[in-house]
Amino acid sequence: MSLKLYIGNYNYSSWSLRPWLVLKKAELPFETEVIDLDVDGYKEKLFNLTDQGTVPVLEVNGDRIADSLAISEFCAKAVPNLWPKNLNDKIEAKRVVKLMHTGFESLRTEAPMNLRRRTISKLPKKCLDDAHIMVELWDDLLSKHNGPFLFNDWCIADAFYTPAATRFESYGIPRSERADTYISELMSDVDFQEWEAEAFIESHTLIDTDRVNL
Ligand SMILES: N[C@@H](CCC(=O)N[C@@H](CS)C(=O)NCC(=O)O)C(=O)O
Repeated sequence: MSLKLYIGNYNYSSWSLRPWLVLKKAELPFETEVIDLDVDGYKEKLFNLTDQGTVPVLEVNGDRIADSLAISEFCAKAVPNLWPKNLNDKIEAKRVVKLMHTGFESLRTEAPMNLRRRTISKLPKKCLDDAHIMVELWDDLLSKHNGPFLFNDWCIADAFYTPAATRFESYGIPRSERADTYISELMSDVDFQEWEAEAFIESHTLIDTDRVNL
C-alpha cells in the first residue's frame, strides 16, 4: 500500500497533526508533503487535491481521503488497537473525538495552534470556558481510566487532543494538575516531538496567526 499525507504547515496545522500522529502510531509507512497555507495559489493546490479544499489529505494507492477523522478511521480499519478494545470505551472515545472535531470553536479560533509560540495572553472568556470544559473532560477520563492517556492506552482520542494540549502551553492557559501531567505526556511523545522539531525549523509564517492575542 502506498500512502502519502498532504499536510499544512507543521507549526500551525492542527488538523494535519492529528492523522499524522495516527499514521505514526499505526506504524504505516507514509510520505509527507507540506502545502504552505495562506500563500498565493495555496487554495487552488488544495482544491486540486480534493473538493474539500483543505488539508490533511491522505493519498492511498492514488485515491484521496480528505478530513482528519476520515483518515484516522481509515487507519483504524487497516490496523488494530487505534480505538479502545472495550466497546463502551470505544463508543466514548468516538464521542470525545467528535466533540473535538466539531466543537471547542472559541478555543480553536482564539488560541490557534502555534507550536513556536509561548505567551501568557489574556484570552476571551468564551475561550477560557472551552478550555475549562476540556480540562474537566480530560480529568474525568484520566481518573476513570487511570491515565496516562484518556483511555489508558494511547488511542485516536489522544491524537485529536494533542493539538489542543499544545495551546495550553503556547498561551499559558490554566489547567488542573492532572491535565498538566496529560499535556506533558502528549508533548513528550516521541512522534509529537518529531513533528514539533519540523515546526521549529520551518520558515513559513502566518502573520495573522502569530498576532492573535499579542
Ligand atoms: N474538518 C477538516 C478541517 C481541515 C482544515 O480546516 N484544515 C485547515 C488547515 S489546519 C485548512 O486546510 N485550511 C485551508 C484554508 O484555510 O483555506 C479536518 O478535520 O481535516
